Amino acid sequence: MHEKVRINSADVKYTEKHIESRYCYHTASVRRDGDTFTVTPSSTEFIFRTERKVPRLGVMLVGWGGNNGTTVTAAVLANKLGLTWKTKTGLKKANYYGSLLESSTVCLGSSPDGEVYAPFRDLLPMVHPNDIVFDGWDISSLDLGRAMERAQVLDWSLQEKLWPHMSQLKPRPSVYIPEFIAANQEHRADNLIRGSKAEQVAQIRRDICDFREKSGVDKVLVLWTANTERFCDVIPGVNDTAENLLNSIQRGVFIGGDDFKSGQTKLKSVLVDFLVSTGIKPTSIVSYNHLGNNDGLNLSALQQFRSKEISKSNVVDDIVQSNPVLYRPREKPDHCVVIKYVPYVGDSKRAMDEYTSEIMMGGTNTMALHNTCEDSLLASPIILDLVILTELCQRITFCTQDDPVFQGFHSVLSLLSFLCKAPLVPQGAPVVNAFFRQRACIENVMRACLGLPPQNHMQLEHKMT
Ligand code: NAI
Ligand code: DG6
Repeated sequence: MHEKVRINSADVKYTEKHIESRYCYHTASVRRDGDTFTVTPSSTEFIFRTERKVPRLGVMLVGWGGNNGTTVTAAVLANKLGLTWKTKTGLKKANYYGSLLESSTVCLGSSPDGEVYAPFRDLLPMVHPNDIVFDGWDISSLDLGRAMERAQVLDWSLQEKLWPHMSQLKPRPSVYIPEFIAANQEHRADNLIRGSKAEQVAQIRRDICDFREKSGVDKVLVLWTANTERFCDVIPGVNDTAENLLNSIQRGVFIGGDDFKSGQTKLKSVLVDFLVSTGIKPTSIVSYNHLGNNDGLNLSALQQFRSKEISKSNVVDDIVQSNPVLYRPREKPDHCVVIKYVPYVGDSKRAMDEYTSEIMMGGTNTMALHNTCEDSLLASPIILDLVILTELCQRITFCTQDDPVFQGFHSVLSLLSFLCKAPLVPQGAPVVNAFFRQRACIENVMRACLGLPPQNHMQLEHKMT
């Protein structure tokens, strides 16, 4: 095994199986007395272990025949095959732009020539997207070649090159419960698993085993990229734990999924973070979208729109709550989310945002943004980051001096918050939507696995005379 980033430190050792690091986690507890804060720093010694062997990863997508499912599969194939294709603006080459892990970098430190940046993916041993084997389910029976054509996302000359490969891939039949997605999706539903809920779950399990066996992958991850469903609460005792969910399925209850933070919401988590952290007070945020893909059609139904509205709206809450200088308890900016279905624009989503803020001495600052972008080309790299990061997290264990038994991350993997519009966190844990805090969390956890301190950007060495 050959890691591209190797740590030269007594705190880090490379065994045959693991990278093992000793790491000192610094935090602080605070006592508040009126307007006085007493802060007590503390530290905990951790040992992190990261398995070095990267498994062969299989990913099963729910909604494989949709815009995201076909686009991510096609993008991985095109990268694997090193495809280039001609468009009216010139020759294009397959890439993974938009993937945090594949296309962004982290600063490792400095050399005589200045700061040294490495690709995020090289920090720890992780799956390369080109090596992922895809499979999945869809209620629509179209093979992936025809589904890619239906999606109208990729350039036609690229689709032609991919066609021989994509048309061999066929989604497995899936579970369709009409009241969860919009009625306008019914005409797609021609590829279904019949029977009771328990029988349907048994078939899904057989599918996973079948895929694993036939593809020879070591590990299978399942990711939801099917239509937005109507909102479904997490109800204690019903769908809050795997055991309760399985019991509930015997009784006939279902559970909802996640949402990718790809465009407008991602920018919101940057912009509001920027405004509030510079001491400016956003008072009104109005976000319009129109789009013409099947996602837009599904969202034109009220219950499905409501789900999306919820996942898009909570994204500023933690940022607002973090600044009691600007906001009174429970005070929030007005926040309005509008989505309209306009078939002509297809997957090329338009997002228009107006942010109004109070500035100094009664002044007002209004910013208006317009963004046009192929939606699924933003979502697909996020799908890759989600599965690669999740897989990596399964290979990381840690212990402390007080609790020397190695454990893995909590099954509610809040590290994925960066990639989700509505992050899930373990009960009682703070939800973080602020973009830079989320990104720093992933980077610093990976640095901890390498015994490196959190990125602090202090650059004290350049601040001395
Ligand atoms: P899409 O409508 O093109 O694809 C969804 C696919 O799921 C369809 O092929 C549909 O037949 C299938 N499906 C529906 N119910 C199913 C079930 N029970 N089992 C299996 N398959 C099922 O939508 P798209 O654009 O691919 O988006 C997928 C999801 O990701 C949606 O929830 C969307 O809101 C979300 N999202 C999409 C983004 C994008 O850029 N396209 C960005 C962020 C989130
Ligand atoms: C319109 O809002 C359709 C949605 O599916 C979004 O395009 C998608 O959720 C991405 O949302 P955002 O806010 O991250 O751009």
